[in-house]
Amino acid sequence: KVDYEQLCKLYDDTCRTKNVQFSYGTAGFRTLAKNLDTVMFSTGILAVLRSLKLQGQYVGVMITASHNPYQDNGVKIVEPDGSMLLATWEPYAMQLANAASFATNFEEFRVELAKLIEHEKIDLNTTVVPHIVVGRDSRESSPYLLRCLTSSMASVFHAQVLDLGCVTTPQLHYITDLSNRRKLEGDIAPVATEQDYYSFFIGAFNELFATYQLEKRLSVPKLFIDTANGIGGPQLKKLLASEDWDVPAEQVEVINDRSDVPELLNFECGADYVKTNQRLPKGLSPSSFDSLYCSFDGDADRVVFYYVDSGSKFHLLDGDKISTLFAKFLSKQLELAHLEHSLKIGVVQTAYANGSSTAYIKNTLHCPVSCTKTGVKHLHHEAATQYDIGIYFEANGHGTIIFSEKFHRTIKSELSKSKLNGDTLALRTLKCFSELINQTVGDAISDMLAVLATLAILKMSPVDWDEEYTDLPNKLVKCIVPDRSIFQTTDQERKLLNPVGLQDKIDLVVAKYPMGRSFVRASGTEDAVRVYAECKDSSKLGQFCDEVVEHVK
Ligand code: 16G
Repeated sequence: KVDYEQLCKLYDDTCRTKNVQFSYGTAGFRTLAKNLDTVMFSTGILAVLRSLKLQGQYVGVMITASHNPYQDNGVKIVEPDGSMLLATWEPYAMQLANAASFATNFEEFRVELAKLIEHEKIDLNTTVVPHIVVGRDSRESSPYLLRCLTSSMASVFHAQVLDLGCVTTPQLHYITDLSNRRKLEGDIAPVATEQDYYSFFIGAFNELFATYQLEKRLSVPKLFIDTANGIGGPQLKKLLASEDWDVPAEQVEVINDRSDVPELLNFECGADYVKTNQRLPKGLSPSSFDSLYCSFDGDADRVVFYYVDSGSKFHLLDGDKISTLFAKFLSKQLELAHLEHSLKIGVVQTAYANGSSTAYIKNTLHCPVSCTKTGVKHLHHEAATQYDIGIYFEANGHGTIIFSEKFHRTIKSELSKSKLNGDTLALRTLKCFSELINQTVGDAISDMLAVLATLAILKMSPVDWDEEYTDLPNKLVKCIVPDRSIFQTTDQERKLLNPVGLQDKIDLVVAKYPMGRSFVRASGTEDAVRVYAECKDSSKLGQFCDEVVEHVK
């Protein structure tokens, strides 16, 4: 039975931020941490309702603002299978947060809450126990916000709350999914742990090396990992310290790992900084030309790679390069296993994908490519519904691979057949690879391991990887406008519908530049409009981009 008296008390104590409009965007709620108490309170209740709706399955809640500055924070809800909150529940998250924000007293909030409960036909007098998994990144504001989030869960709604402490976002997704799978299998102690995560991914990495009888060394002399001074640092170090991790310690160096100094988070380092500025992060000077570098973002759900050539030129190996590497490797394995006609492999990109990468996938790899709107949920959905091996990456380094049920069934049955009569290398590779990838969400740690294994198996250097195709020169700029909501798009954000006439002007500019492409969209995470431009001639790129920006302003 719900204790509304207690809920009223918690509401009065917690919801201090008032009369602010909140919206649940591509990555949940995200804003200045000091304004998030009310949102945390309502999101905690919503997560419990989601779990009740799903017969008490574990629902995840992550407190993070990813690559945003240290003053920000945010929260997002994760479905029992580790995917993002169901799209039809996003408006509820918003309604409840705004009800808490604009209500003048608890009763007003309670009326809105009751509407939602009734609309979703949730029985609060049930014996079902809601289960919640919570995690947070390393931000200073997170412990307080966690208290706001969880305050009503146990005391009012009798939920069981599993607090993972500081974890990466993908760890939270993975542990939520694994706990539910174990619960479903009737495990009496279903709760998955961080240790499960490390064991699982190291296990798959080691098995892949063993399959090829490769010595457990990276194919590059040294890998530097920039963890953006975020939670990725300590978590990665736990993996590197695991008993089963036996890559020589001198081959891996973790830098920007001061997650204990709040202001350093994402400051001049991390995946977003490196991708946007196309330069080395703070704390790195090129020490050797055959090293490989990579950067995570603040909550380690994105990764980009890079290297510096002998002329000291910086080369970025971004999400497009990662997905093309995986597409090349996995389509070859399908062919070797004679499964290229029964299992469908494809790549999912957004409008930000470099035009050269799209051409390379289509014309060189002969793989299908889809384009979706920005935001992981759109790519994830396409990859999961259209392909048996759906590789999706945003150019910013956020991505993963989804392997279908049919994929798993086919590999299992082919493996049992081939044991008797043939070569199982490609089949075993496909199986191991599907285990090395965190299929719930893009994961910097798991993606990094998959890249390292692929490079080792294909005996490719960073330069070989980069030379598969050459990026078109490109630029992304942020444009502050009075009202970004008027920028409405169509065709997966590649064309503007509004403001009327602006797309025609952009088209005229684009036509002047060989291999030119440009699009404009409102950011989902910042109060700004983004302008992307790419063309053949790097010396004309600045002018091209400026011309589009002039029309947007
Ligand atoms: C969020 C999205 C990311 C997207 C970015 C775009 C998730 C988990 N994250 O960080 O995928 O690339 O927003 O930001 O969906 P923008 O709308 O500000 O350009």
